[in-house]
Amino acid sequence: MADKQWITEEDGLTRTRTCAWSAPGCHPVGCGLLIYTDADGNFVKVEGDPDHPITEGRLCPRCLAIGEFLNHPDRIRHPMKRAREDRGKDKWEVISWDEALDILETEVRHIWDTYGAETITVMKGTGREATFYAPAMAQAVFKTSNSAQALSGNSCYGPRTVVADYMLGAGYPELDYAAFFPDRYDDPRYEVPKYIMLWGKSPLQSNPDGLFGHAIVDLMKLGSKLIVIDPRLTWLASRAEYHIQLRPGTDAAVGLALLNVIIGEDLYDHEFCDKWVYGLDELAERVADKTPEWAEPITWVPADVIRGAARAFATNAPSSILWGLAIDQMQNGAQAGQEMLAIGAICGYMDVPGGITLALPNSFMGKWSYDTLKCVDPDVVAKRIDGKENHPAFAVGVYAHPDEILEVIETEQPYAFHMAYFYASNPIAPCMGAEPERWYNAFMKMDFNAAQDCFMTPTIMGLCDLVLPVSSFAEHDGVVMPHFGRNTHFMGAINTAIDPGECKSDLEICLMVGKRLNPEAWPWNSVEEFFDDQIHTQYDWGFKELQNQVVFQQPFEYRKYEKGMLRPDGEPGFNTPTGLIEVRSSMYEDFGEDPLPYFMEPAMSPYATPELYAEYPLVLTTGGRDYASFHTEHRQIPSLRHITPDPLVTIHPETAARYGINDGDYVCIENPYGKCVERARVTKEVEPRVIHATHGWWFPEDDPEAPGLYGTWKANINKLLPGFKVGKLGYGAPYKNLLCKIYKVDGYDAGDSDPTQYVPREAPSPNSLAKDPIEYSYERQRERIEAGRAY
Ligand SMILES: Nc1nc2c(c(=O)[nH]1)N[C@H]1C(S)=C(S)[C@@H](COP(=O)(O)OP(=O)(O)OC[C@H]3O[C@@H](n4cnc5c(=O)[nH]c(N)nc54)[C@H](O)[C@@H]3O)O[C@H]1N2
Ligand SMILES: Nc1nc2c(c(=O)[nH]1)N[C@H]1C(S)=C(S)[C@@H](COP(=O)(O)OP(=O)(O)OC[C@H]3O[C@@H](n4cnc5c(=O)[nH]c(N)nc54)[C@H](O)[C@@H]3O)O[C@H]1N2
Ligand code: SF4
Ligand SMILES: [Mo]
Repeated sequence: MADKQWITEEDGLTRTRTCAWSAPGCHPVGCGLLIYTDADGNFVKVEGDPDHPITEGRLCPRCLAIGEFLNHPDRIRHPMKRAREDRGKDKWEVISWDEALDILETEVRHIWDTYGAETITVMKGTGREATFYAPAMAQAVFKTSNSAQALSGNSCYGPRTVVADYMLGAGYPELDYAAFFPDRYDDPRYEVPKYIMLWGKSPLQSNPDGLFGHAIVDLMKLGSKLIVIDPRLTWLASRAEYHIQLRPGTDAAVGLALLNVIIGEDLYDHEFCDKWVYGLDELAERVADKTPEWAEPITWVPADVIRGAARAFATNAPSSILWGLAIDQMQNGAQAGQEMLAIGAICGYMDVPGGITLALPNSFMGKWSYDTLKCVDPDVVAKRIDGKENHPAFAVGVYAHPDEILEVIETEQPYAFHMAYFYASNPIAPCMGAEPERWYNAFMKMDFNAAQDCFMTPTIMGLCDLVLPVSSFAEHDGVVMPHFGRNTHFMGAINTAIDPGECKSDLEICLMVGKRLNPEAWPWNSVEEFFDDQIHTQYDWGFKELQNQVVFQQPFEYRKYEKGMLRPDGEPGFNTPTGLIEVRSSMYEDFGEDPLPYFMEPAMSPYATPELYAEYPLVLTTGGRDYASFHTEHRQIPSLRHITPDPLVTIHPETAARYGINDGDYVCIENPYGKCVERARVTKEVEPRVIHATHGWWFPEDDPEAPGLYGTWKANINKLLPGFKVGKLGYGAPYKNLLCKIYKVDGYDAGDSDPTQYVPREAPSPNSLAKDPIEYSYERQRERIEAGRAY
C-alpha cells in the first residue's frame, strides 16, 4: 500500500484529505475537507471533499474560515503562566512545555497529598474532541471522578440519552438518513421518510451531536415533508407542512395531545405494539383527556394543527423524528422525551428503513474512556458529588452533578474543592453556566485553575493560573466518530495538514500529562499507537489504514430488536426491565418519578407565576444556534463576525412597536435574576408574546482585564437563568423557557454588572420549599401534579 494516500499534489500545492472535528468547536460530524498548503507548509485554501460519502463537499462558514482561525494573532500558541494574585490581569508569561508540565504536576501532586484527588474538578465543555477525552483526563490523569460540565441540570444531550436508555435500553436514536450505506439514498435497503418531525432542533445551523443537518434538505428534495415543533419560524419551519409554534417549555403538553390523537383515533401500529411495547394501555388512559383542545390554551398552538400533524405522522409510514436540545433544556423534558419516543415507537418507526435508527451499545472509544474510571481510588469515587440523594435517576456514568458541584464549592460541604481544570469550556462567558456570576465566584476560590484552549477567553483571563495551547483539527491526527460513538455511521480520520508549532491536540496533552502523573494508564508513545490499539479492539486493521481510507462506514442492520442485537443476553427485544419499549417506564417509577408522561408548567411562566408575569410579560427562549459561531467561539474571526456582528434578540414587530424598539436598537433584557443587553432583530419569526435571545457573547476587542473580562457580563443572557431549577430526575433546567421584560437602552454597558457583587438567591437547594417565588411556584406545581390535579 502506498504511504500516506491521503496526501496528494495538485497544481503545485499539497492537498490533504481529512475529516473535521475540533478545534475550533463542533460536534463530531466529521465533515470531509481538502486542505491545500504551499511548498513551505503554509495554509492556502480549504474546500469540501466531494468524495466524503455523507457531506459530499458541503461545508459551513466555520470550516470555510479555518484559514482565519489558523493564523489568528490572538491564538494561544505556547504554554503560559500567571501568578495567582494576578488573576484577571493580562500578565501572562510564555513558558516552555517542560515548565508547564512541571507546574501542573507539582500542583496536582500537592493537592492529591494534602486534600485528596476528589477536590479536583475537570470542567468539560460540549462535544469537541476534548469532551471525548474528558473522562480520561479526569480519571486517568488527575485521578478524580468529579468531572462535570457547568451546565445546570446537565441540560444537553444527557437528558435525551438517559430517557432513551430508560425507555429503549438503546443508545441515542437518530433519523435514518441512509448514512450507513456507501451509495446512500440509492441503497435498496433504504426508504425515504414520508414525514420528518423536527422537535426542538434546528439542524441546519447546529449539525448537532454528529448529525449532518443538511441531510434534511437532501430528504426534502427526495420528498420528505416536515412537521416542525419550534417557537421560532425557522427556515425549515417556513417550509414545513405543519409548524407547531408552541409556547416555549410546553413540549410535554404538545406530546400528550399528539398521543391523544394517535391513540384515540387508533392510528398506531398494533402489530408492533403487541409484540414490542409495554404500557400502552396505561399511556392511553393517561392521554385520554389530553385532547388538542386541552393543549391549545396551554401551548398556544391551534388544536387543528396538532391534530393534523398527529394524523399525518402516524398514517404515513415510514416517518421519523429528530429531537433536539429544547427537550433537554426544561424541567419537564424527561416527559417530553418520553412522549417523543412513545410516538415513534407506537407508530412502528423504530429501527426500520426511513425511520429512527437505534444504536448498538457504546463503541470501543467510549468504552475506553469509561473504563478509565478504574484508575480512580474507590474512596475517591465514593466521594463523587453525584447528586444521588436528590436525584436518584442521575446516571452519573463518568460525571458528577453540575448543580450539586457548584453548591459544594460554595459551601465547602462535605469538602472544599482546590483545583478546576477547564477542558474546552468557557463557563463564565455567557455559556454553560446558569447564574455565571456564581460559577465565577466559586472558581475564584480555587488554589489552582488551569485550562487547555486555543484562544484566550474570559474564563482563562479571569480565573486561570496556567494555560496549555491546543491545536486545531487541521494540525493534528485523530479519529472522529459521529454521534459520540452512539449510532455512529462512520469512523473518520483527522489527518494533519499544517504544522502545529507548539500547540498539541487534546489527546497529546492527555498522553504528556498522563505519563507524568499516572504512567501505567498511558502506555502509548504516540497518538498513532493509541488509535492503532483502539481500532484493533474491533477490527483487524489499524490507524494507518483509516488515515488512507479517510472514511470507514460501519456495517448496519435494521430491526435489531428482532435479531437479539440490543440485549447483552442476545435475546430478541430491548434492554429494559420488561425487554420491551417501555412507554410506561418502570425505571422512572423506581426513581420515584411518575412512570407515565405528564405536563408541568415551566418554573417561571405566565400561568405558573402570574404575579411575575405581570411584571415580566414576555416569554424568553435562548440559544438557538447560528451558522457563524459555536457557542462563545469565533467572535474574533473576521469573516464570521461580519456575518453576525452582534448578539441579537428576536422580537415580533408588534411587540417591538409597543416598547418603541426598532431593528438594531440596544435592548435590555431583564428578569428577577439579572439583566443583559442585546440588539433588536425585529421579525415575525417569533410570535408577539415570545422573544428569543442568543447566547455565547463576549467581545474579544474589549478590555481583557477584570472586572470586564472582554465585556463578558454585558451581553450575558445566562445572567437571567436561575440555577437549581433542575427537573425531578436530576436533568433539565429552564435555559429555554423563562420570563423577562425588555426596554430600549443606549448601548451594551447598560447590561454590565460586577460579578463579585452578585448575591446568590435564597434557598438554592433543589428540594427545599423556598421563599423565592419561582421556586415556590415550582413546588406548588409539583404538589398539584402529585395530587393528580395538574390542569
Ligand atoms: N453553529 C452552531 N452549531 C452548534 C452549536 C453552536 O453553538 N453553534 N452548539 C452545539 C450544541 S452544544 C448543541 S447541544 C446543539 C443544539 O442544537 P439543536 O438541538 O438544534 O438545538 P438549538 O439550536 O439550541 O435549538 C433548536 C430549536 O429549538 C427551538 N426552541 C427554543 N425553545 C423551545 C421549546 O421550548 N420547545 C421547542 N420544541 N423548541 C424550542 C429553537 O427556536 C431552535 O430553533 O448544537 C450544536 N451545534
Ligand atoms: N443561554 C443559553 N446558554 C447555553 C445554551 C443555550 O441554548 N442557551 N446551550 C448550552 C449548551 S447545549 C452547551 S453544550 C454549552 C456549551 O458550552 P461550552 O462547551 O463550555 O462552550 P464554550 O463556552 O464556547 O467553551 C468552549 C471552549 O473550548 C475551546 N475549544 C474549542 N475547541 C477545542 C478543542 O478541540 N479542545 C480544547 N481543549 N478546547 C477547545 C474554545 O476556544 C472555548 O473557549 O452552552 C450552554 N449554554
Ligand atoms: S458541521 Fe460545519 S463546522 Fe462542523 S465540521 Fe462540518 S462543516 Fe465544519
Ligand atoms: Mo450542547
